[in-house]
Amino acid sequence: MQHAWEISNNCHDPGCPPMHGDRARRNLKSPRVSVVIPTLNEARNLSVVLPRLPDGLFEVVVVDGGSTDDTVEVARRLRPDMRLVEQTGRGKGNALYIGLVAARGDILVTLDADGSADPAEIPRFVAALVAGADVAKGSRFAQGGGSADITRPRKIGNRVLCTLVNSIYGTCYTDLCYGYNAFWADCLPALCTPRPLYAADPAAESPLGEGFEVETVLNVRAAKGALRVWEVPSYELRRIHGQSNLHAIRDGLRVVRTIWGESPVFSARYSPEAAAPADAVAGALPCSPAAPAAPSVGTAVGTAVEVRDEVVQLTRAEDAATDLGPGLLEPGAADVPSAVIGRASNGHGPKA
Ligand SMILES: Nc1nc2c(ncn2[C@@H]2O[C@H](COP(=O)(O)OP(=O)(O)O)[C@@H](O)[C@H]2O)c(=O)[nH]1
Ligand SMILES: [Mg+2]
Repeated sequence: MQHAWEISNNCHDPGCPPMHGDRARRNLKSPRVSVVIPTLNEARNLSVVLPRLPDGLFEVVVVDGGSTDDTVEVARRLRPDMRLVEQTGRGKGNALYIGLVAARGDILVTLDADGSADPAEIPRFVAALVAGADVAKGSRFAQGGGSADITRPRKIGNRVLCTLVNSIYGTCYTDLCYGYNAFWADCLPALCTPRPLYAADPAAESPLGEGFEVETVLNVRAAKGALRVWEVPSYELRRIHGQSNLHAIRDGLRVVRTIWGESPVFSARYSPEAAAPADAVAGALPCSPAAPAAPSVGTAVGTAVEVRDEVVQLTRAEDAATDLGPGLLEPGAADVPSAVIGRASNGHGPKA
């Protein structure tokens, strides 16, 4: 069987642009993997999820949204080494943004805390990134993926919205609103550009949005930034305890608004200057327009966020250079049939 990291980049399209990040500077041999977990009242689920995390992770960043149950205590008990970050705004989008910026690894993985994302799949994502992807995007609908959690209306909505994104941005995604994704940290600036849609009050918004449109923002930005996106088939398990915080209509509309707000048509209508006053954004958001397009790993992202236990200076520097321990990229740990890791985005920008 071919290992995922043995799959060469098989993009034969002459128009395919070069990698976004400086691949030569990426830590391909022993990437430090940060797992970012947003939590909102997930104590009972965390007690299942955290023990299932694979060995060899560089760090686990838990971003809590003000849980009123024992989420924080459970996380502390099961993962004394985790970094607890308190989100500054509302919603999953804000939580992920805060967590991703706080993470210090070479590779950042987003993982839901409700038990639906199987931590055992993390090596697959890492393998795809090491093999050549900038972004390893989980897909429940790629060959080899699946879901025991998604409802029929959500599945239909996801498909419609995914088709819309594909037609606007020239991608060939099979899944749009899925929370299990990973990317090289050097792609963060391309993914966290200010949101033109919410320019009226940019300081109030995280660049990834507030709610469940966050995955759409990431996927659309990856296409706009000409990042190399590969889909990794993923099986979504059933949420173990509790109920989803997502509301199909409300959050579906937010996704539609995001697709429109990020589109070239919208950008053409509202100039970037009008849409995102640079000075209003620069102080609040580390991924300001002034940020370099593709800083390499080791470049300071340059801000500090409130962490419950400490204030962390956010750098992706060579600090605490802990190698990825054994397990994550051990031969066989991430076997993925070659047919099921595919290139989701041809790396081209938007069509129009
Ligand atoms: N920190 C934080 N996490 C959130 C928030 N909303 C949802 N989450 C987390 O995001 C993940 C996905 O949320 P979930 O309700 O399962 O949505 P679904 O998977 O789309 O049905 C879970 O780990 C939630 O605990 C929030 O406002 N803040
Ligand atoms: Mg869920």
